[in-house]
Amino acid sequence: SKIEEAKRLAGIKAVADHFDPSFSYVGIGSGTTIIYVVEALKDVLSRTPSHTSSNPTTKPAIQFIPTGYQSRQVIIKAGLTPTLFDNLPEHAVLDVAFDGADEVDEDLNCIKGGGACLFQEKLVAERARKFVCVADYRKAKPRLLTTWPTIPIEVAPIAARIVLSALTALGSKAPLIRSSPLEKSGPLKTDQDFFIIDAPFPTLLTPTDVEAGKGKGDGSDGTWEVVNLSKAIKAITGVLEVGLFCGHDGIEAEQLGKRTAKGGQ
Ligand code: DER
Repeated sequence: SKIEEAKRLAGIKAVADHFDPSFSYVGIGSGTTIIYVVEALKDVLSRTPSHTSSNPTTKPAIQFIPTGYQSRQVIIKAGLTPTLFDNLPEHAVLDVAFDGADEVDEDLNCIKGGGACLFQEKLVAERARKFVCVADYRKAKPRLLTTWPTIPIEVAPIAARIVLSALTALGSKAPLIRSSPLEKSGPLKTDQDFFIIDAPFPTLLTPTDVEAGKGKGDGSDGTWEVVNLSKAIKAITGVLEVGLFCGHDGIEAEQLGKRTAKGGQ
């Protein structure tokens, strides 16, 4: 289909532009687009002299860091070596982390968590020199929450109800605990055995919007700027992680030469 072809082309371009066979550690995200990224990685590696006794000069095999059980299965299925995040050497930094997104704005802030893997995805993204978001044309919007309706938030089950109230107080109309996609009723559980709350908010403002006086962006007038809302939600006790990936997370982003510096400066 047109969408699958777009995902495949995005995966090929992301790998062509941001992967090098000399890398040691590569983060692998979750979802369906990442499958095309791994296929492209396999293709590049198949054309690279492998590390063999007869060719000792090449480096040991690259270690791929998954962002959850699905991501780990994708790595294993591709015949690559998965290394769990907590098995990484203490000061190891990933050369690159590839992942998908549910929506991406012009500053490359992302809504993530459609696949309920946002906590490990952010853990891995922040430990990489560069986070490469691989997303087809459907995901690119001028502002977050243009089409994707909610912000996924990972919460401790015991605190879920109090987090729902806190999100309502921040202006979310009807935040909901995500139910399991399986036949069984009851809430979905993440790889951390936590719940996901999907919280709707009005379309988020960009820093440019705030400067242009389109809203304060701090919730006081019902409008939120991306970084402010991300911090406000993260501050709620019981929240493990928020599905908003912004420059302030130390995730450096670049788009066709336009860079969003670390720390969102
Ligand atoms: O959950 C996530 O953040 C994933 O990256 C996911 O939403 C992207 O999914 P897709 O590649 O299947 O659209």
